[in-house]
Amino acid sequence: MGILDKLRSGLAKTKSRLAGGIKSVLTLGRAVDEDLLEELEESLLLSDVGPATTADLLDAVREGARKDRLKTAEDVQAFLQHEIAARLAMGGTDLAKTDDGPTVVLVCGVNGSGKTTSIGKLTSWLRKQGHSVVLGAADTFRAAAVEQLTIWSERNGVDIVKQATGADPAAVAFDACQAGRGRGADYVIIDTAGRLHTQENLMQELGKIKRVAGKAIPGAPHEVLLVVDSTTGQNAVRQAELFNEVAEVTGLFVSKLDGTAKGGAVIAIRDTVGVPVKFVGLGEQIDDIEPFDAEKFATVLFE
Ligand SMILES: Nc1nc2c(ncn2[C@@H]2O[C@H](COP(=O)(O)OP(=O)(O)O)[C@@H](O)[C@H]2O)c(=O)[nH]1
Ligand SMILES: [Mg+2]
Repeated sequence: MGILDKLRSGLAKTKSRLAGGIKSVLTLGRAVDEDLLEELEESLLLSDVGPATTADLLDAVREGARKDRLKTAEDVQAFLQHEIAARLAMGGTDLAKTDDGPTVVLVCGVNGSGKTTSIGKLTSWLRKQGHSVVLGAADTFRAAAVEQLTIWSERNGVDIVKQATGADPAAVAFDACQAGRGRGADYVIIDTAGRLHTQENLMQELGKIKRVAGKAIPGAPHEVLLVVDSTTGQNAVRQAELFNEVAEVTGLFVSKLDGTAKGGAVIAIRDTVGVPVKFVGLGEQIDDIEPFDAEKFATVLFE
């Protein structure tokens, strides 16, 4: 299956909701008037594009219509596609890569968002790009979490650094960074626990992991990747805001885009949190990952 095909099938439900809704509003030759704008607003909101982004997009369409740049429904559709692609591309969507020494990627997110699975897929993707990877099992909260990451390390044939359940996550992160440097790895990816008891706990734990990683390798972590579950729609937006406050997120991994009609949330998350989407997850298998391409995403959404 080609890359475009996988995204296309992964986005099938979102496409039918978002593009289907928009297309039924933007029928061929229809004039751009208040009725059209109202229907457009409704269909964007229904697709989880979010209130702020929807309002923004509508303002831009209104402005275009006032200046006679957008005259027909076709103009509006082309404009929206272009506008959404531009917003999603802001900030750059490439994963960080240092010139020397391992690039440290700290992965965070709430329980069940798909962190460990996404790490497994990201590792496979990096291996295919010719990079070596060391994994750090800093989700020491449950034994099962370490086992799960171990299975992914075996599938990918990469080293994993782990300690006993209940060990200090920051100590594991430190060891993983040192092991990565000692073995000349290109990437060290650190899994973390997804507890979200209180914001303060989370901040302390993630903060400590970050500091300790920086002691092992100057400048680390080079990427703080937040995994958000796209099926939770606007909740994912709220989560992303919260994590960004405490962990200075540098990139988003949007998981579970397959099987959701709420893929429009990708636009809302990027827009509201101001952090670029870097990868999307399109299933539970090792290859169900794509580096995020804003242009392609917008094209597939509207085709
Ligand atoms: N359909 C689908 N399921 C996913 C995807 N990513 C993760 N999952 C599933 O989501 C569940 C939770 O994933 P896990 O990696 O354990 O989440 P964690 O608690 O954040 O580490 C598992 O059943 C995964 O197989 C995805 O992109 N698509
Ligand atoms: Mg996990």
